[in-house]
Amino acid sequence: MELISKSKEWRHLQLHKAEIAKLHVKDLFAADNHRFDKYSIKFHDILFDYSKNLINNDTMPLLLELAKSIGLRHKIEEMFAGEKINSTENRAVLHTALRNRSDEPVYVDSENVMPQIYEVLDHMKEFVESIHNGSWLGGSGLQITDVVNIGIGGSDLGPAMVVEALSAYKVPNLNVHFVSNVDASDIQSLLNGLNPETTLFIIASKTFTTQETITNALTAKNWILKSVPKDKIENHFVALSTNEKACIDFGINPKHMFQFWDWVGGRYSLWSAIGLSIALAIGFDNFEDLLAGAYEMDLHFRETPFERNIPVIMALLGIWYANFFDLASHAVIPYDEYLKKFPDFLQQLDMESNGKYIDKNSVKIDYKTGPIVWGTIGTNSQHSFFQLIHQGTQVIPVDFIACINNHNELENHHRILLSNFIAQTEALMKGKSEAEVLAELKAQGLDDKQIKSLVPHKVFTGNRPTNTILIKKLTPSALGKLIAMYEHKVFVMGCIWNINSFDQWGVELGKQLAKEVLKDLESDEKIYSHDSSTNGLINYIKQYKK
Ligand code: G6Q
Repeated sequence: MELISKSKEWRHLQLHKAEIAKLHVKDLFAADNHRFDKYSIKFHDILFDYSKNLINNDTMPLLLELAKSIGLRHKIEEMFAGEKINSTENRAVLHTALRNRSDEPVYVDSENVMPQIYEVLDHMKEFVESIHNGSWLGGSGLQITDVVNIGIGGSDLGPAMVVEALSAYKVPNLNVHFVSNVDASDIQSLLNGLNPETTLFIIASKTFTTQETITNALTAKNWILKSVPKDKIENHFVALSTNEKACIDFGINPKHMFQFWDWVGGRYSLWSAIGLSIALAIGFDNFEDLLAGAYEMDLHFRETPFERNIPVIMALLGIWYANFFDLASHAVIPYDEYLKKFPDFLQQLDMESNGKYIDKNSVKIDYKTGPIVWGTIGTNSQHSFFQLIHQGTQVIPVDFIACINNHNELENHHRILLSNFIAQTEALMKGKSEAEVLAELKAQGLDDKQIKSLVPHKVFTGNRPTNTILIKKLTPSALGKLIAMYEHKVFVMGCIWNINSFDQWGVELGKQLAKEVLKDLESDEKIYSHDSSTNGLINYIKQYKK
């Protein structure tokens, strides 16, 4: 099969890019009063404004032709229908079934998976209630006050992000913590402040073999054993996994195990049992609202024509910049303290899904895939890396995200936050002309020589693309929509690039490599079996390790 980069649709976009490169978005705004209406989409409590992108009347139709040329509609249906689109692992991809709120069955290998999903949800609900109402007690008869989710990657980033994002919905008298790193400082500093008799650990691991998670879980078990009799420690551990045997071998009571399935990818798993820490932190009803919000976005994605389909438009703009402007990165800046972890979550979602150079036909591709996704909250980022976004030699498309209503309204804080949010997107689009800078410097009374040397530094070219995502309020439902929106964006980009967005061989490699080095670090012998750098580093560590 021909690479997408050889298609006529791709060629048309290359030619069109040459035309667009001659334009400035501020002129397009000046020429069209309806640009905002034309290039923004309202969906329930979310507004997606993409009018400040480097696009004119011809751009979206050409991008949509590209989407149609790969049979995108059919590919979307394949995912929702449980086809094994994760080809290298021969698995279906059904995070959408986890949040399916309809009566529609979803089949994997001719089996409707919805009853199993509901069974686990019921189990989660019952468990969450027993912790909240105090009927679940620790081994010494005390109520649970702290829950620690031990997991890494997909078994950590999603739930940790959601728990923080929904801080306003936190239930009283229960603290939820996350430990992921195998660095002892992570778990040790947390355990120092906890009481083993009132702490419950959630061991979250799809495979239940991940070195970091199992190491932390064993440390937690030893810590509990110091204060709780051995026959009572099962009250302090539950597991979220697809691997029942490994959970039992660890000492988890199978009744305290919450199952999920191989068709749930790690980075798409917060909707599954992996979301147990979320349900504990915000209550089961709010967890269900999160699922319901994501389901609404699923319906939008599945049913809306591509011209008005937010994830499709986001993805096509991503393709436009990555493949036709050759831009390597994409920043995400939430102007919301509670969304602090959202860029980290997206980094995994996007880069682990689409950071690939072999296509679904096992052929090496000749075009760029997954951009480098990065970012942090505004306004803090304005005082650090925004300089480069405004005046650096690389153009970086940015998603700006903010909520119209804040959970913490304190005097004029929120208005100041939002004014910065809006002003940045305007400045990145418009820039600042030489004439404006001249007038400003003259008004300050500078002489001609000073003005001449300063002007080039103070001119901003503008024409820097941004999307603006406005959320009415950061509710569980709105957050569900936001996450699902990005999940589908990533999926569409993977479809266009013809890569498998659902495997992660790069992650698996890391899991294998460290095991070999660990053996070498543990041995008393000097190591010669690697290259000279690797041998040198291992031997140097052994020499100085006390
Ligand atoms: C996610 C990845 C990866 C995974 C972790 C943890 O899509 O596969 O981040 O989630 O490596 O794996 P376990 O859940 O199996 O411990």
